[in-house]
Amino acid sequence: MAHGIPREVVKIGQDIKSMKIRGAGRIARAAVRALLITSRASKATTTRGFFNELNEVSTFLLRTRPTAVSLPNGLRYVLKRVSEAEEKGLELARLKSITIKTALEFIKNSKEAIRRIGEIGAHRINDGDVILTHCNSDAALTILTTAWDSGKKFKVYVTETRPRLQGLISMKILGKKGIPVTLIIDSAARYFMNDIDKVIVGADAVAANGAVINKIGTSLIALAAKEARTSFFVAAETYKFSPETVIGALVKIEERDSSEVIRPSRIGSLKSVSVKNPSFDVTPAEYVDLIITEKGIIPPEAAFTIIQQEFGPITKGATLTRLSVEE
Ligand code: RI2
Repeated sequence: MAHGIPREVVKIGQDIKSMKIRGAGRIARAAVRALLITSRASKATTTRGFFNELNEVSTFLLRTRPTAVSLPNGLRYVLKRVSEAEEKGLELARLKSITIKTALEFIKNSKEAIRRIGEIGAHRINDGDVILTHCNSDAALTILTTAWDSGKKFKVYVTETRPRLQGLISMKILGKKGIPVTLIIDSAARYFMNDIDKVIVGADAVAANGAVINKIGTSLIALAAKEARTSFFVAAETYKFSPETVIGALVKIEERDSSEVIRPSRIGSLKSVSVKNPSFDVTPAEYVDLIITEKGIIPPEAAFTIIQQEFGPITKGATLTRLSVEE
């Protein structure tokens, strides 16, 4: 273990940071898998030593990407259960196996949640629909592929999603299924909005007030959708809802390197030029018609209820059991 962190876990952290592993759900599953690996590789001989290892790995992972709330929520899912087991006096070997068991449980539940969202969301798609999606969301795309597999016929517009072009991933996934896809540049979203019946996007986080944090550009698309009276749907597993927002915390928006936007050599020695590259933006609840979760469809105003159901009453500190880093 380098600095107490298994090499495989270091690799997971690096891959999340570089976006080799990306998409809020995949990030959460990778982070939880890191806890599983940590437990399997653990050399700790005391409970305290084991929790130190889990905490070190969690701290490391929390520093990779700040916006996808699914990452801390995934870690929290496992750590909460291991902490409860420790409070009951369970011995070290049991704590290690509970870590592995709950990590596998989270990963399984997470995949099942996406499948359910696909089933539930597919009912909202009608034959002949024209749908627009932005970026690349497993949850949003599963709705489309499930609807297609059930025999519905529709068309999809995909925005390319500058600067990292994740829209091309969506284009390929849908295109491979034979779904008619039209690729457009991000700034063409309003130009086509009158032709579109429904926008379906994913989420990196959902706040207690129903605001949706998703890939940069989502809020502009939502604005154009509202103007054109186009429905705006969000597909999000309940572990993307942010308990911290109940007590007023803001979801941190990741600012990525400017070289993703433009090669520094193209700016050269122009001293008055700067580049900003926020990775996400916030779409207020009033622009969102509904959120499709694995527990059912909710209006954005019900986000607080989902958070209470999933995470219990929120008091500062209480949600971060054994999760010492607050970014
Ligand atoms: P799923 C992605 O973020 C996109 O913003 C996408 O809408 C969201 O995560 C949810 O994706 P990034 O990691 O979990 O590409 O639905 O920055 O796959």
